[in-house]
Amino acid sequence: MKKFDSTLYFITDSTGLDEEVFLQKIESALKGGVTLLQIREKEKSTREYIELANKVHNITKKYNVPLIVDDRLDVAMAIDAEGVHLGQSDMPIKTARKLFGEDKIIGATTKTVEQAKEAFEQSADYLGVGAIYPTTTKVVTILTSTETLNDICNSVPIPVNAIGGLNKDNIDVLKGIPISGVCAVSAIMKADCPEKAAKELKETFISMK
Ligand code: TZP
Ligand code: MG
Repeated sequence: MKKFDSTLYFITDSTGLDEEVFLQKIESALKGGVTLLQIREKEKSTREYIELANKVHNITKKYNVPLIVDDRLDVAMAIDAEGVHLGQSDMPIKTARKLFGEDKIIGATTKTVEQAKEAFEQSADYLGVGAIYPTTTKVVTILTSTETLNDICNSVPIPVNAIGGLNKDNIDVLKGIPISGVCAVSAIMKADCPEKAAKELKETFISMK
């Protein structure tokens, strides 16, 4: 399975949440129209990551939404996820492609046109670019200007998603930039009703495009 839609790319964060609540939030977000979902865990052991990813996968499958595993190709392969997302210090994309296969989705974090071109040449299927705004999510990142985001979009023929501090009230800054979608953690994860938050973010993005 390779076809995917990155319009509303929800990235999960289980920090501080009871597992049941975490999984309920994910299902709620999927009901709200999430089109691509990434499980992102930084503190879990390999075994814990696999166990949780399996549970998340059982939910995403019900909604026909591809599951992308952050950072870890081994975890992605262990649960037969649809994809993996690799940062600049993770496994090289061309190595991951050899191990994971042609039909799987491989995404990459890029912050410059040079990194974007390299990721595309190494067979990345989509790019995540940011942080557009400062973020409250635990991440080592720097801000990326909307100008660089636009340049990256124009330098590669694959979908590019914006990420970082994005919510329905501030994505207008992306208007006119040929991104394929938006990525969000907090805007959905921290919402009382992830379904409503996802729906509103998606509708705002689509109507702005
Ligand atoms: N990479 C750049 S910003 C970010 C990542 C993983 C976190 C985005 O989280 P939020 O809560 O949507 O700002
Ligand atoms: Mg990473």
